[in-house]
Amino acid sequence: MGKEIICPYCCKRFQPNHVDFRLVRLVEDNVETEKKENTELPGMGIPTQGKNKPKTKDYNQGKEQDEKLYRYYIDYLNMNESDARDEAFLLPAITVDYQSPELYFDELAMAKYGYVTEVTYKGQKLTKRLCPHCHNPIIDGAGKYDMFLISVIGDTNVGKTIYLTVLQEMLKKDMFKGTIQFMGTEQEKELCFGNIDKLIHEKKVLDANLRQKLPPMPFQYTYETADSKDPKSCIVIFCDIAGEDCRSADTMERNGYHIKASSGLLFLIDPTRFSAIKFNTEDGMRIANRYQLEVITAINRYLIANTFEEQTKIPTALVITKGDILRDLDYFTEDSKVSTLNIDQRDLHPGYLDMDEIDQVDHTVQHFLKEIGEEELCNHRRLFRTSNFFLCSSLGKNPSLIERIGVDSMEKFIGINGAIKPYRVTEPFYWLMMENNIIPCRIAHKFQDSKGQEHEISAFYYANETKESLYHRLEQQRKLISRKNALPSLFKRFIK
Ligand SMILES: Nc1nc2c(ncn2[C@@H]2O[C@H](COP(=O)(O)OP(=O)(O)OP(=O)(O)O)[C@@H](O)[C@H]2O)c(=O)[nH]1
Ligand SMILES: [Mg+2]
Ligand SMILES: [Zn+2]
Repeated sequence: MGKEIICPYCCKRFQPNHVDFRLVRLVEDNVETEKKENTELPGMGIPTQGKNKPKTKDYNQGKEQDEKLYRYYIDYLNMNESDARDEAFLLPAITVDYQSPELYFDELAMAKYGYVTEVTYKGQKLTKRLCPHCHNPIIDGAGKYDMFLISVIGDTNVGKTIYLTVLQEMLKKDMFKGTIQFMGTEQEKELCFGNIDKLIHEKKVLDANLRQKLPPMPFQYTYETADSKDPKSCIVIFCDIAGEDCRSADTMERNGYHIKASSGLLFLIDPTRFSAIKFNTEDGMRIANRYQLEVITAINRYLIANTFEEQTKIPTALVITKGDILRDLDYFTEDSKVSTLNIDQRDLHPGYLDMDEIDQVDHTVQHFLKEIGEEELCNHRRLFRTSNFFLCSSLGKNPSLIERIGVDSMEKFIGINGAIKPYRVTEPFYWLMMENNIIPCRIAHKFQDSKGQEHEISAFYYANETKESLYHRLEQQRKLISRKNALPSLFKRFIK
């Protein structure tokens, strides 16, 4: 059956049989549209600014103002009314009534999958599915694959945009044999990949005010897990937010509307704000740690407002960023007090999430926070029902001023000297995937049979499996091995 869809534009959730469709030509007189541009489907998340389009109803072409799209442009993209009206001037969208005698669709597909991706309405074949809330187009594969929205949040300058940029690159070369494919429009792709190119290839760390605000970024993530040979796919929508928008419920409502629809939160924390960390920032100014703590409480208040809940239900990874600075200051090194974690170890999760490793990171980070007098941060964890501490470095080293010979002059910029060496960037993401039943964990037990011989039993499991069911599976394995071993060796090969 079809999977719930999340719209990457307005971030609302709906079932795949509740979509609208955009007409391809006028219905009233069934006139074929003359120009191709009339049949095009604009209304993507970031529209082209078509200044010269008419604004009133156009009876020849059948276009009219799409109210839902118009509201999306005003409310979500903060467009002015005139531009919004221009952009929302399109052929109408229809809400599908599957009982209507004027509608034809593949009934077998409907019975099998619970939704269809095209319909024939009054002689027109409609293939452009629209979000029923904002009338933006639905991305390919929506309804077919599980969809997840992951929001990165945290105060200004904690490393959110850089983290997301590096994460997208890292998922391509991970232990889950991942590939990721951008699913947004060409225009959105340029925006998103512009950031990746600057950082990964040119090694330039863009100043916050030079970066463009990124819309939600949908990717198809195809991966393999250790419990199966077949590749699996899901659609992950990554959402970035400017740190200052996280500080109040008001700005969060306007610019962080995706947070409530999230399947997981990556809450990033900058350790250079801790008073015990003696680190000289570029301009010598320290942003108060108090703000990071306030952002946590603001997010929690925003998420539980108008509910009966006391805690945020969305799984939240609490991620300490810029781990390279901590390592350079001798935390997490062999001689330090907090040395139980090898922070730049790689390939720790071979096709499944190693929960021992995750627990160790959690304990080590908590221990570190207590050691340096930041217990308050640990206490804030109570605001989340499911959370885990993590530690990572997106860059692996601190950016510095770089001078390079440019085309016709010396180029100076803040950037990375040599290769970017990220570590533990994918770990919080995998944990969120595990919490959403996308990747498995593994459990292993040793036991002795009646002859005193030691055996190992193991099983992969997903977060939504009950403990009883998992133990039942393990017990079955144990019984089988015990029974097999109790038999004379002649019979063993008949038992699988
Ligand atoms: N040493 C070190 N510095 C980092 C790392 N990641 C980010 N930074 C620094 O932190 C600064 C801010 O990073 P951004 O990703 O832009 O921060 P942000 O949270 O998106 O900031 P806003 O969008 O303003 O809220 C960068 O300019 C880098 O100097 C890291 O892994 N190591
Ligand atoms: Mg940012
Ligand atoms: Zn929508």
